Amino acid sequence: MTYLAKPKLHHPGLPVNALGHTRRDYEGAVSTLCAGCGHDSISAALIQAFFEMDVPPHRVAKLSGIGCSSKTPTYFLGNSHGFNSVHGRMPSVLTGAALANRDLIYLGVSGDGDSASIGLGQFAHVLRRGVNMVYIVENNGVYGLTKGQFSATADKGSKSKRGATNNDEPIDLVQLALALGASFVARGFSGDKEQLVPLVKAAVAHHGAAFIDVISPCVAFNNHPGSTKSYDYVREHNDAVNRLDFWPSRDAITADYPPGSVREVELHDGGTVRLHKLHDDYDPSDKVGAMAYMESHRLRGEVVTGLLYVRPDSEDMHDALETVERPLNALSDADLVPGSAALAAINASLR
Ligand SMILES: Cc1ncc(C[n+]2csc(CCOP(=O)(O)OP(=O)(O)O)c2C)c(N)n1
Ligand code: SF4
Ligand SMILES: [Mg+2]
Repeated sequence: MTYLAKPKLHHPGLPVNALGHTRRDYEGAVSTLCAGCGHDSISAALIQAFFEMDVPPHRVAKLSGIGCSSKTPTYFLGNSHGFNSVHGRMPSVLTGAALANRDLIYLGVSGDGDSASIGLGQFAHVLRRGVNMVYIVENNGVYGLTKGQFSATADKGSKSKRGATNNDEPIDLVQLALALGASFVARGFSGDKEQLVPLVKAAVAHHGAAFIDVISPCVAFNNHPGSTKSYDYVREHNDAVNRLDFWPSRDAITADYPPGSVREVELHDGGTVRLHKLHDDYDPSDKVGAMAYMESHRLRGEVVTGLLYVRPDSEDMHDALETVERPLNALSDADLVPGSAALAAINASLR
């Protein structure tokens, strides 16, 4: 319960990262979600990823919409900036914040209802603009917070807890993100932290719009036979195309893998993602191939996970707009009011 304060004390032997922080420094308030909710496992993966990446918590801004998923930023990175916005509107708030201060790591946390229904337009534009962020949808196929209505990502033919059948075609947010121009697209499963943690790290190191769809079962309303977003279904139908390791730029890569089964992708900040190919025919730099692969496996009822697409030379919104390097609040009066000579030069350039 959030009214129960978490004890600040911790075991003196807890491991610390390069900043001298323990994992506990990356936690938040005690979760109020249902025990077993997939969203809590995603929070745990985020805590681990940011701790292991030695990210100073004050350099992170968490933004969310409305839903059980959108409540989760309260439960991790308690020492970071946070903004719980309105339903489906997180992307525009995040875009504004990113424009004002490009020095922070932006983490958008949303749900399938928040992003695929009321917020679908916002989802589309934040990805096509290439906002430098990690956008996570905690995808359970239902509106958990409002008691389990089908969401737009529920598969056609899947059954609700009360036995009703969903007759509508699903929106696959991964396919949509690819079509919209996201330069990093991945899918994870809340029940597979080993896969999710490196996906999060790679997304943080990526320069541009990084999207991760995380299948996250709702134990209260969508974890029964007939659901395609239950723990059992995803475990049985998970088709992982690759496994990855992430090395920050400062670490030398020492591991040795057999050639042919590994592919390295260097990220913007000099970090490296090493992909262990589980399917030899899968190439995460081939966008058209990725789209075809997703669709053919979706039709077979399989849930494709892993790093699905990455464009290492990606640009972001700031590159396109040629915005100033410094955060707006760090600009001086002289920067903001450059004087009449500068104005005359601008006017002359427009004549
Ligand atoms: C403008 C507006 N419309 C409707 C609602 C009611 N509402 C709250 S959360 C929610 C859906 C949340 O679903 P999802 O984003 O999938 O989150 P989950 O709870 O499943 O994690 C809805 C419809 C609202 N809060 N605001
Ligand atoms: S209702 Fe579902 S999504 Fe919400 S906390 Fe409970 S299990 Fe999680
Ligand atoms: Mg949901």
